[in-house]
Formats: sequence, C-alpha cells, structure tokens
Amino acid sequence: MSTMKPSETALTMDLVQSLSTLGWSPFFQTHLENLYDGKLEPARVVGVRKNRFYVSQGKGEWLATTAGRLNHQIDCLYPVAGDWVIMTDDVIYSVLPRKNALSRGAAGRHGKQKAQPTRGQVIAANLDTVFVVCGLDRDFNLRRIERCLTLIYNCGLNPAIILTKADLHIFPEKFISEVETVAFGVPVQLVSANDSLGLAQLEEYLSPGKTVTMIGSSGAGKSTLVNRLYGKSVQSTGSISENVGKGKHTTTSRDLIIMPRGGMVIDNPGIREIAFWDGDGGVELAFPEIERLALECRFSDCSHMHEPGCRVNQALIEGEITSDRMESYQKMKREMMYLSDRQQKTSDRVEKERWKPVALKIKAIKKRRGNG
Ligand SMILES: Nc1nc2c(ncn2[C@@H]2O[C@H](COP(=O)(O)OP(=O)(O)O)[C@@H](O)[C@H]2O)c(=O)[nH]1
Ligand SMILES: [Mg+2]
Ligand SMILES: [Zn+2]
Repeated sequence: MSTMKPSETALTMDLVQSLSTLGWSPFFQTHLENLYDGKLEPARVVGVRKNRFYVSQGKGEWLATTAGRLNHQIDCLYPVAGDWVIMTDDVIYSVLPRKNALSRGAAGRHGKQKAQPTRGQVIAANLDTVFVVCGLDRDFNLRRIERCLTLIYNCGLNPAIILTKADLHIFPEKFISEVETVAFGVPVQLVSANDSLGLAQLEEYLSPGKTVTMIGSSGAGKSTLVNRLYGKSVQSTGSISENVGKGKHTTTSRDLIIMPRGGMVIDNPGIREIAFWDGDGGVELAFPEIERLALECRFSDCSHMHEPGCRVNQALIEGEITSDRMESYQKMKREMMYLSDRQQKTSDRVEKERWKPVALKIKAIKKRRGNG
C-alpha cells in the first residue's frame, strides 16, 4: 500500500497491513487522519448483535459496545456490518464516513447525498458488489429483480444477479435470457448447491479486500451459497432453521464473513420489503430501454400515459417493450414520486392529499344522494 502514510497516523505498518485485508484503503485513512487523536484505532464491524458489535482488525474479532454519544445522538452514523469504526479496546467512538451503503427506503449516490438514510434503514456499508440472489423455484420473479436493481442503483452500487437452485431445471440457461430482458448489462450467474456451477465466476467478486453483500428473499439460498464459496459450512441454512421455529429467520444478524481467499461476504436476512425514495437515477438505470425511447417523446416531461407523440406508448403498441415491463416502470416512477413528496411534506399531509380525490368523490356521491 504505497499510497498510505501510516506514519502520519501512528498506525503501525503491521496494523495497516492487517486492516487492508479487510478493505482498509486511502479513503478511510484520510478520514481517520482528521479524527485521529493518538489513542483510537480503526476496526471493521463484522457482526451486529442488537446493540453490540463484533469488530476485527484483520486477525480475530472481539465484542464491542458503542459510546453513549452514538446511542443518544440520532444524527450521527450508527454502526452496521461493513462499517469502519474508531475505537479503543471495546468501545466504539464513531463510525468513519462510508464509501457507500445499501439502505432500504433511502437513496443518494456517494458524494451528493441529499438526505442521510435514517438509522435502521442502512443494511450494510462499504460494498464493492451487491448480489441479487434469486432462487429458480417459486422465488423467481422478474419484477422483484427490477426492484432490487433500482434500489442498488439508487444507492450507487454495482449489482450482479445470482440465480440459485439451477439443479431444479434441465435447462436453467433459459432463465438467464429471461433475466437479461430486465437487467441490461448486469452479470447473471447460475449456481447450484450440488455442484460447482458458477462458483469460479463468483470468486472474481471476492478478491482480497473486496466486500460483497447479498439481498434476496429468505430461502433464496444465500447462506447455502456462502457455504459453497467458503468451502465448508460457516452459515446455518434453511434446512436447519426449519426446526428452530416458525417465522424465525435463519440469519438473525448480519455478518461479514472473511472468505479463505480474502474477499468478504455480508449475509443479510431476507429483505421482505424494498422501498425507496428520491430516485437518484435508479429507475433510469434499471429501465434503460424505456428511458432511451422517452428521449424521443414529443414532450420532455411526458408521463407516457396519454400524451400525443409518446414514443414509449408507440413502442408498447408495437410490442417493442412488454406491458409487464412498462407497468413496473410506471409503478416505480409513481413510488419514487410519492416517496420524494413525503420527504418534503409531513407524511400525514401526503396521505390526506392522496385521499383527497376519494374524499371529494364520496362527498359528491353523498350530496347527490341527499339531493335525489
Ligand atoms: N435444490 C436446491 N436447493 C437449495 C439450493 N440452495 C439452497 N437450497 C435450499 O434452499 C433452502 C434455503 O437455503 P438458505 O441458504 O438457508 O437460504 P437463505 O435464507 O437465502 O440463506 C435450504 O433448504 C437449502 O437447502 C440449490 O442450489 N438447490
Ligand atoms: Mg440465510
Ligand atoms: Zn412518452
């Protein structure tokens, strides 16, 4: 690491070397230099247990708690898996600025974040790739893949789509082309728990210091995949948890697993609800073919609903784009609009406005009944 200047921060060369196996980089080093006071050291959050955190400096891990300030001050960052924190012994004093983060219900590409996602919305931090894990069973759903991609793009992250349970089909390859119709230019990989299909390709995302996180429904096969990549069982999987009890998630906390060859995987519990706001180009990136057509609409603010000269609607009629695809595009656009609206106004006011047309209609009906 020639670009690092450990002497300025009094971190020993040994420590810097050890930290870099966990993805420590000049980005964090620079931020550390602004905060460093001689006693504190950086560590990466590798596990979250309610309000306690497993941290690591590259060799072993230990349990830490947060300093009072972090618990009471709501506007400061609160640690999630993948975060770099500044600490002494077993107390975390602060979270170093994030290179990026996967958050539900929030957006903003690094550098120009308009609003920080609130606590509890951030799933994982400092990521190189997000695997969208989808099982080739009942889990398979193109609309959900679209939603995941929009969320990932909104967070300024790089996706890869992993289709698990390929063993359930004689020709699983046909799913790749299906996914490719909704995921332009996104790598799609088939994997299976029973053989090494696709594993070598996934290793590419897990070179030393790189961090991958996974999103996907519970039961999609995420933990099974981690175990396959690791080479032995490090995460408990569905088949075991079924005995634990109904409604219990196998992965109860997010954990960063250091792979034998140096990459890291954060295994997340299934994200049941994917919501976002304030589109930061996520929809545009997830629906590039529609966005391209929209440039040819007569009106630059065309809603592609009823306007004359709408190129998107023409494409829909001519079968150039499917109605399913168009519907999810419109749905996500509406959702973004609603959510960015909510950001400005108070949510109950938006709610009131949302119901205003309905309320007016009811009023009109009542009036008519009263008169007639
Ligand atoms: N047939 C088949 N079953 C799988 C595969 N991967 C996972 N499973 C099963 O799917 C269930 C859920 O897997 P798990 O890894 O716990 O899913 P997670 O909730 O996403 O972590 C378990 O019963 C696994 O045995 C696969 O490639 N093929
Ligand atoms: Mg799991
Ligand atoms: Zn249009």
